[in-house]
Amino acid sequence: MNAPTPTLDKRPTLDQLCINTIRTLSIDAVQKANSGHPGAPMGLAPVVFSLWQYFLNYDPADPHWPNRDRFVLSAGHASMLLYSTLHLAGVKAVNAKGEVQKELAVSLDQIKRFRQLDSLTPGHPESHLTTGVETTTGPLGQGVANSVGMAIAGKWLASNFNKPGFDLFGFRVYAVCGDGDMMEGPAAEAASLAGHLQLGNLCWIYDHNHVTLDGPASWSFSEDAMTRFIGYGWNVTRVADANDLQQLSRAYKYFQEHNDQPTLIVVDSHIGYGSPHKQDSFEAHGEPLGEAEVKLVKENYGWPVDAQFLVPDGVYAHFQEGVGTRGSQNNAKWKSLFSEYAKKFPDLADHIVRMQKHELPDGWDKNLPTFAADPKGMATRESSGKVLNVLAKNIPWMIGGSADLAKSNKTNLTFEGAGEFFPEEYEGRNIHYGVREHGMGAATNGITISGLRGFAATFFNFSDYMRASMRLAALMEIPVLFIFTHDSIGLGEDGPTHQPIEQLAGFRAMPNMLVMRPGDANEVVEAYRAVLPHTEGPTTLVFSRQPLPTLDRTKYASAAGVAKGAYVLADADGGKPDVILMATGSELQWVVGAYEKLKAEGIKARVVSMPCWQLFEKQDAAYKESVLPSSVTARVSVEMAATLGWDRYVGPKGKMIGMHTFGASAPLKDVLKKFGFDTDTVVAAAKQVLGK
Ligand SMILES: Cc1ncc(C[n+]2csc(CCOP(=O)(O)OP(=O)(O)O)c2C)c(N)n1
Ligand SMILES: [Mg+2]
Repeated sequence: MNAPTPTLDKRPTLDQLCINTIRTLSIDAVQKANSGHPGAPMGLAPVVFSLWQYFLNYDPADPHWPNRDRFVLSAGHASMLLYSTLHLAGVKAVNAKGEVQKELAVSLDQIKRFRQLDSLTPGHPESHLTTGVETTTGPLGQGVANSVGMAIAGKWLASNFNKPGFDLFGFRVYAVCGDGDMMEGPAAEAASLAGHLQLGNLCWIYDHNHVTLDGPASWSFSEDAMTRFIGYGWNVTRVADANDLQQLSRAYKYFQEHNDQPTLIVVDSHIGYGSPHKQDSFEAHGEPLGEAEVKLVKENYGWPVDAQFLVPDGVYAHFQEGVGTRGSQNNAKWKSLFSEYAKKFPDLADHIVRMQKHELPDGWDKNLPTFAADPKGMATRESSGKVLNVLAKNIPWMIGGSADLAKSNKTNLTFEGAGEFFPEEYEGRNIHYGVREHGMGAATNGITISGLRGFAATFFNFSDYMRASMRLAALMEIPVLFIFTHDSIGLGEDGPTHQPIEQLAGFRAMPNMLVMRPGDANEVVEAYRAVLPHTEGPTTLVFSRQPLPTLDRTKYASAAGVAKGAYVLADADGGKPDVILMATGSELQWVVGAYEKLKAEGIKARVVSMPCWQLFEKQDAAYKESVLPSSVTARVSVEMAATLGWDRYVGPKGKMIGMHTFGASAPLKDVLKKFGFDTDTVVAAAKQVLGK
């Protein structure tokens, strides 16, 4: 598929020199790595250059400036486009403490180590590794959906912190996306939400290049995206030539002047621009151009054909005069405004500082309830709702919502002043995501990346719909709270379409994801208390629809043990059990019941409540041995879910009571009977493993 040799504008303007430097650094890095996508950076270099150089409000010397414009490369496969830009713009590295370093975020050496082990330039941009990468992208559709969350955060911050004479927040959010993003579901959900919320601070730049990985986009994609976005309530404009800097400027100005709605800029571009044999072809995608073609391309750009990783004189300085100077001036103005603000509104200023570091306010866990023993008890979704409301009141920047199930998830924030987040009323704390789980997950990541404590809720079974975003939250090491109710077959009548089976095992297998399934109201309190200070990753909180007894903590151990992930709730006299009974969530009541029955029969049992395996695994060997002594091999686990994983605690001589099929639609008591979940089943299993 040979495209005609393109004729390029070889005028050696500084702009053109910068653009071609982005292109050639990207080409050389992909060629050296012998892996990656050169075509998109070649096509998009002028689009990204003109945005950064002439519009982006960003200080390369202070990449965490709270009011910086956000730039998201949703087309993560074009990662070299971002790395080249971060390098040339002189973006500085920021360390884990938030301190700006002397070193660049992306040095030329790192560009030469593109896609190599332990480099800061991995195949797709990873925000926890590389300063300047605002969010981790690669799974298409996620970045743009994150950008909606960032725009929500921007609106919320402006509404809550700006005061007359103090326009502290007003940042804009830009996301570059491709045909792939446009096709993905989460992007559609997020775009619909952004249009509804009238997020005028949001701009998506659609790289309309007619090519995807498999071939021409026309093989799979023929919708009229512009009309679709007009239908969503976006402003839509078009740039007919990605190389026309004037047209690009007009489009960015158009966005900046239209604050009533989000803006989509459709840019007609050429993948592999400048490549005699690969321009406009999917061959410019997913593999290096090849040495011979690289030379032809460089010749076409008016570049020294044998030079590699060349940054011509004047390029760094030009970036510095553009984005560098503008950013540093605006940041300096902001800093002096902020110091005045801090004098007038010290508490609010303190909040802003803490949010940047994901720190909690003083007294964040004050007034948390204690629940009295109660055999009838309450659903853990109920106690969760009560705890969440106390926490959100204590943590003014905790915001979130549910995918149309807030009443079922009990996630409505109802305290005075909590408020709603509605179009043009952006100060509230309750976000109404509608029935858009995936968009919600990705937006909540964007909200949390922006410093807020975001939460998102739905039925546990529908976690499947946002699992991809949850996985990215874990990879990005950001503290999102994913709140799920209707946690098992215990939800009853809604039946197997709504009854999760394998989700617990799935999230337990996910690196850096805490999974918390507390067993009564007081464990719910302790679960939240344990995970809120955990800012290095997300948590999946799993709650019941049905009521659970509130255990008598004067008789059984304190729920504070939840902080260690697993703890001895009830023990044999003398602490020497013959059998260990383990459970989480609603099943805890049956192992406690079995313990009492066995005790009455003179059988020495121990109950271990295990709400969070990951926290338990973090304890030292002595603690783990004290909870699960290796000498006791008669063990029973009970969980109304797939048993996968329990074998590690139950061991070869134990027994796992769990689910091996999908559930059933029936009243709770009939479902439990059908699948054999009650105290007597646990008693029988205990006797079986004891050989009695
Ligand atoms: C969710 C997801 N599915 C598939 C891929 C693999 N993938 C990477 S790039 C790409 C093609 C995307 O086409 P487009 O967005 O038009 O990018 P272009 O080829 O124009 O750079 C695909 C399918 C991915 N990264 N994420
Ligand atoms: Mg494309």
